[in-house]
Amino acid sequence: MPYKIGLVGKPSVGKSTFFNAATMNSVDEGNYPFTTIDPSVGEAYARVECAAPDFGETCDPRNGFCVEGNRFVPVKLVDVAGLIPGAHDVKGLGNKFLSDLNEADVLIHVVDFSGETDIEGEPTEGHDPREDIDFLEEELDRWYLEILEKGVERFESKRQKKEVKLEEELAEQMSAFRIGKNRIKRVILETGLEMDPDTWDQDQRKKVAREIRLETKPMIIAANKMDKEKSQENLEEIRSDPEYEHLDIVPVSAHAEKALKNADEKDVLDYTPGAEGFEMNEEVSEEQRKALEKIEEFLDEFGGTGVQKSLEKALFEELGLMAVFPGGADGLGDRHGNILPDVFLLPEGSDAQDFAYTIHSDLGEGFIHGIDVRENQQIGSDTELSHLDVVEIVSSN
Ligand SMILES: Nc1nc2c(ncn2[C@@H]2O[C@H](COP(=O)(O)OP(=O)(O)OP(=O)(O)O)[C@@H](O)[C@H]2O)c(=O)[nH]1
Ligand SMILES: [Mg+2]
Repeated sequence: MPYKIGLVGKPSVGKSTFFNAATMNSVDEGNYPFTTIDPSVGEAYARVECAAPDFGETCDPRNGFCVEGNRFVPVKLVDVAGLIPGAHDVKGLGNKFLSDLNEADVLIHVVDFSGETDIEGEPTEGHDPREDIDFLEEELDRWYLEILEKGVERFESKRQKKEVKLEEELAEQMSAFRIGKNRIKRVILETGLEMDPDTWDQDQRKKVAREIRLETKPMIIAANKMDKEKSQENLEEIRSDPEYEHLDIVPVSAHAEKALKNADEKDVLDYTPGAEGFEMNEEVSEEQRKALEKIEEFLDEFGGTGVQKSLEKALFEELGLMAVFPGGADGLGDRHGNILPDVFLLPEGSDAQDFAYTIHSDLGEGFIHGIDVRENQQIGSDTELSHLDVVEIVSSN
């Protein structure tokens, strides 16, 4: 199952524009709220250094693609409806939105940094993006709290009759968040609380809900519309506000990314997603040249459009994934002669056997040993792998 990144935020911040830029889809974009109602899922890519050049080879990707040593690994990107304050209370809409989000392993909160849309996504001026950051986190926390409360109730009613464990009841109630009882127990203990909800006050319950939310839905902020006038000022202000220090904020122009990809498709220029620049191919009109110069300035200032960077920060930093290539010690080709056709994303700290299971459960079950292809060295089931390793799995299956 590929990893899923969810785009969240209030209406009109540019979620669909970001989605289209990253996936080259064409879902509707509009400067009015709720342009998007039903979620779209598309294929975006995480960029990693390809291992093939280290072996003097060129790869043949089965999925994704490779450009000049940059290997683009498919992941899923989900564009959902905008969330507005109180959506949570509107039965149906809020819940639908939240359950669409459930599928996501990590979130990118798209925020309009220009301050030109109000909290409901309507045009305005001078809106403080911090309000948007706060409200979205609060909305998610309320949703988690509601489910936590149900789990606590369930625990309370059961424990009248028999011995039950809090973490087991909560894990059952929170199964949609894909968090097991051990992680729940760890979060509660790390919050400094006892495993007995009777000893928690309301603030502590909120804290538990929040910590479980952070654990199961890690999030970065995409500061979108950075090409607009007021955005820079807002970015500086928020970056220097100690209350927002803990956030990972990536400056983005979804517009710029889309313009570059469109121009690349038409061969007007060569642009590799995530690159800090582009190469012009042909003469363009004066108008186009001006627009491209503006984009170039943006890239120089921010080191790219930020779209690819947001995806990668979400996956590699927030979610803590790494990429590992399956490869043969006697040659990198598969039986059809394709060089390094696959690359898998898996959590940092995964060992050789975890990797085998990621490729196929049969390989995991029949695991005998692995080979670190770069070092040409045999490795055991519990040898931890590193980002960009190339590993052969020897299995009885
Ligand atoms: N200047 C600028 N405008 C942008 C950028 N990204 C999106 N927009 C504009 O912002 C408006 C809203 O974009 P959408 O992508 O439809 O926003 P959304 O978040 O999907 O909105 P809903 O579907 O209503 O929730 C459109 O007019 C876009 O053209 C950007 O990077 N820069
Ligand atoms: Mg939309």
